[in-house]
Amino acid sequence: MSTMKVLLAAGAVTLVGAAGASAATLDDVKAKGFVQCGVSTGVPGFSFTDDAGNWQGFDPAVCQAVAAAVFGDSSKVKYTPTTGKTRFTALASGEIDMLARNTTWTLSRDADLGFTFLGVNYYDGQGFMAPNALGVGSAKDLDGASVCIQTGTTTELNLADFFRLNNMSYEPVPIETQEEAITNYQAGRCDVYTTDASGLAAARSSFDNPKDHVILPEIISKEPLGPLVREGDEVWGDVVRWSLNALILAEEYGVTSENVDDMAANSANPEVLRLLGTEGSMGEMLGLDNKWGYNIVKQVGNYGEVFEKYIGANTPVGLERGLNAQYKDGGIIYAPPAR
Ligand SMILES: N[C@@H](CCC(=O)N[C@@H](CS)C(=O)NCC(=O)O)C(=O)O
Repeated sequence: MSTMKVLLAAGAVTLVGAAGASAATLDDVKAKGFVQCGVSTGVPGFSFTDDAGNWQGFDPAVCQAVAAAVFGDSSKVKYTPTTGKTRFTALASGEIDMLARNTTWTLSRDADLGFTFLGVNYYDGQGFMAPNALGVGSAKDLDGASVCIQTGTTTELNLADFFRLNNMSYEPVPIETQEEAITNYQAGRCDVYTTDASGLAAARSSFDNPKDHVILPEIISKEPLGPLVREGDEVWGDVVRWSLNALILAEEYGVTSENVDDMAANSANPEVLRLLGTEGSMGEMLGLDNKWGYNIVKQVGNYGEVFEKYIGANTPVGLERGLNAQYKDGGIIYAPPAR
């Protein structure tokens, strides 16, 4: 490690220690009355502002689930838009309480940057999009291509690995936000755009003529995307982890925003009764009201409802469940039990 890196690392630790107030994030959040949640600056379906200026989408839904769990009110969230580059400083410095923004769980982010990932809300992988007019059928045909690429991402690193592995060269066109990527790509300033395949589908859904663009068949990486918090605050980490798990468990057991009242009163499944707070004290164990799980499902919906509402097959983004189906349906979405 160079002296500079040691100094930077030491600085980061001091920063986290000072701002993180260690094990007190849940208390801080309760005291201020809202969750400060980092999201992306905008990806169709995943993170966007509606006509009233409110943040919505597949990722903000995780923030809303946490607010429903903590306050019984999913609207108690303030949002901080972050880019690939700014997101980790925002979290480490204490500016945000959690990050819910298509962020890949990797070893170095976990161990070196000092964060804790709480699960996966979307299993993804990196792909390439090209205009049909370029006449490219495979990522292996991209030798010499110029590539729009977001800085501070795993995308950047995977791209370098992939081209190196295949003895090909490329010219990076670095950009910071998805919006910039789309503008540059559509203006022909890069031949191809590479990012998480979900991001490609989202970008393409915003084009005037989506069918003029092809997503190439190769998926060159694993990108498990999920929420994260600062390392060292297990109590707060548990709240975010189990809020995500509650969304997933509710779908597994067929509990929806529509039937949750009936399920809470009449379900024959003891796990459903525990999750919804009719029986047991799961909420209390988390430092929350026992109705935490009920409030999540009632106000935000279950995982499948959130998926279909924002990014599913019947939305412009049009994603199939694929790996993100429940394990019982052939996917790998799986939450540990509420017991
Ligand atoms: N999953 C990758 C890439 C995440 C990423 O930055 N994705 C882009 C494209 S989907 C994005 O979120 N853009 C929106 C923005 O920059 O605000 C990572 O964690 O590094």
